[in-house]
Amino acid sequence: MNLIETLDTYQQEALQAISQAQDAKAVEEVRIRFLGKKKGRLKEIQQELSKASREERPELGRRFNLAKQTVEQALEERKNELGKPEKKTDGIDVTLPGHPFSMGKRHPISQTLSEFKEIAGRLGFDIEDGPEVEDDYHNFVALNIPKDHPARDPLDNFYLAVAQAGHGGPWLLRSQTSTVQIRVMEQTPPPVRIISTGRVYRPDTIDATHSCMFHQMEGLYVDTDVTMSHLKTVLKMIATEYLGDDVAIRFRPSFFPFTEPSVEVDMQWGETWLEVGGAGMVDPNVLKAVGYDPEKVSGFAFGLGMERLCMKRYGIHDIRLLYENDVRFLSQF
Ligand code: FA5
Repeated sequence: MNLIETLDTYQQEALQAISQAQDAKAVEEVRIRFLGKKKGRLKEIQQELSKASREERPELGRRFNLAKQTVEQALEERKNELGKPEKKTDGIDVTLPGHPFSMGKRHPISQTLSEFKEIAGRLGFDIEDGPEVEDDYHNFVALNIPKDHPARDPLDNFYLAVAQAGHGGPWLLRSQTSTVQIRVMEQTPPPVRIISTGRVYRPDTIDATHSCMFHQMEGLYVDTDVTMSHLKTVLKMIATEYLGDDVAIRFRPSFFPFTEPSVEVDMQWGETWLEVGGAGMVDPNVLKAVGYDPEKVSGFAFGLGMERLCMKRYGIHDIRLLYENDVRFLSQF
């Protein structure tokens, strides 16, 4: 093998070894093997070169330098390549499409409350709010529910184990929105025409139509000469607006301490009748408790169960579905 062939072989082998080196240490070993000043392969070739004839020397020298530079450059490039920090992707392929975000929706009960407020607003009712934690006075006394009345039974109410309320008696989670009637009339002289929607709490046995937290819409209209026929007309209009023209209203005689006479309100929609609330003419004792004169003003009040109406409209067969927070169910509304 002449020297030119030896240089070619040297270069080929060096470049191959460089490309196979996997870390800085391996690159250094290749450098020593091929370019090392004492025992490197190039040193051996250099010694051979000195034996060449004068005529051969310039060309051999040029080829020698070229091979040396090529190997040095390849070493440098490999060293830089291996020295670069690895791309940090934490195993995530950033080119893959991301997870789509699904659009949130309002809960069907929130939608129902908004719709009822809107309907009542169009009928001229103002919207009021009341506290969910109530005192004995607003939940019972002012609503004509005396001390020994069974409606106060601890088994039927969520009493709170905290200090006595302002009017005396314990605090509790309100069991009905009728408390707002009292709070509004205490603050406002007649006439009043309000509705109030919100949560109420009862330790009822949970089943397909009962929950221990549910929503009611309270309505109150006090003015001169308000009658039961106003009540029925307003309820019929509200029902028609929410459920459509195919709805009828039925009153069944009932009893509430704060209304006289009192009725249960049923709505017929399609084939079946559904009990949706209670209503009646505001009892004179309630009007007196808030400082109104029952000789001068009269009024009606109603309390509708929002869940039952929402279920009726959407064909929901079990109230528990509304509070399981299953998005597959909730996203249908
Ligand atoms: C009342 O709560 C009275 N405050 C209504 C009222 C207001 C009468 C103003 C007179 C004047 P009642 O307990 O019947 O009444 O409840 C009214 C409606 O709430 C029921 O018709 C029903 O639709 C709903 N409801 C009652 N209990 C539950 C429950 N555990 N889960 C879901 N809805 C319920």
